[in-house]
Amino acid sequence: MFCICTYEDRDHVIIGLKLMLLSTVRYFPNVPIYVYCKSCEQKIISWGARFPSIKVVACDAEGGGWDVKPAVILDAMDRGYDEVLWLDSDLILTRPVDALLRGHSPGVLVVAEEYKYGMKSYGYQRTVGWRLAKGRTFRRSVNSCAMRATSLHKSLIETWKNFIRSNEYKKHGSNRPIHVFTDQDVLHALLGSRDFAEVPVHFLKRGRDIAQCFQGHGYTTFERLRYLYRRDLPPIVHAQGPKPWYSENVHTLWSELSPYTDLAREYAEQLDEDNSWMEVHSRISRFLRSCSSDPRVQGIPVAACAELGVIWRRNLKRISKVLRRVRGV
Ligand SMILES: [Mn+2]
Repeated sequence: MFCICTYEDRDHVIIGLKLMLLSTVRYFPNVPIYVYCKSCEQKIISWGARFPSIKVVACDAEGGGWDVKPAVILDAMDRGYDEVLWLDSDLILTRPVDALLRGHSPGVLVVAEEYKYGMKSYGYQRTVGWRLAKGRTFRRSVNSCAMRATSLHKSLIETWKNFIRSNEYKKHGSNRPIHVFTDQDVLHALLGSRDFAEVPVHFLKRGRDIAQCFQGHGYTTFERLRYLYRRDLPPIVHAQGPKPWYSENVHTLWSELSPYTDLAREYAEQLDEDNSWMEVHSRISRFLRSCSSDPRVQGIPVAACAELGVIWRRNLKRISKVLRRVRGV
């Protein structure tokens, strides 16, 4: 038996949750979707009543935010589902993803690849941080925004939950080391350990399977161009990090030109929310949108500038050293 699950406890992300649900109902019409909520249940119950496959569950798991992910997946499994698809509340599906996410043998854990400028793989650093025996390293780091797990992964997910509830995870404040940075770094640590090194992992490839739209630079210029031969956006589009509808981001170039915002416009009528964040105000955005109907192409200049900005900031020290040498200072 197969189900989809998600979790939300932030009122200001309900817009994203609704968008995720609308696209998921569209491409998984007969699959039960469990929406675990803390404090925002009523809003989803009244809005979601029109979709019989949406089941709202008051979540009593310890903690909140992304830390409840393993507990929610286990709860779904306890309901009798031996295959569970976790989707973050800030994703939009652009077409059926059944084969992409479920077309693997039951032993395979499917996760996404982190965006290019996000956390690196760092070899065994996360695994060693937890004092676990080394098993394997990955070339990319785990992003748990979309995950397919089966009952064969139960012990992995139990361990993941216990680690997140441990003092080692909780004791760190805002300045968090990499092995406890977020839930997905804990999962990465476990998958790299000897105990779970045998679990086959399939990564959803960024740019091809998932567009990690982290501000302007997450969905990179190269990813946009490399898969341009494909007719459309990747099947999963993720508003990773700061959301385009947050007041500080509304009507910025990256928010107006984000493929996520472009997809959201299609569902605007069904959201029962203030949709003014989707409007295009800036002249540059209007011009770029008039150049191409493809959101991947429209955003290329913004992605290229944002990436240069990130690279510049990261290499500022090195660059200023070289410049000083060139100037003979
Ligand atoms: Mn997310």
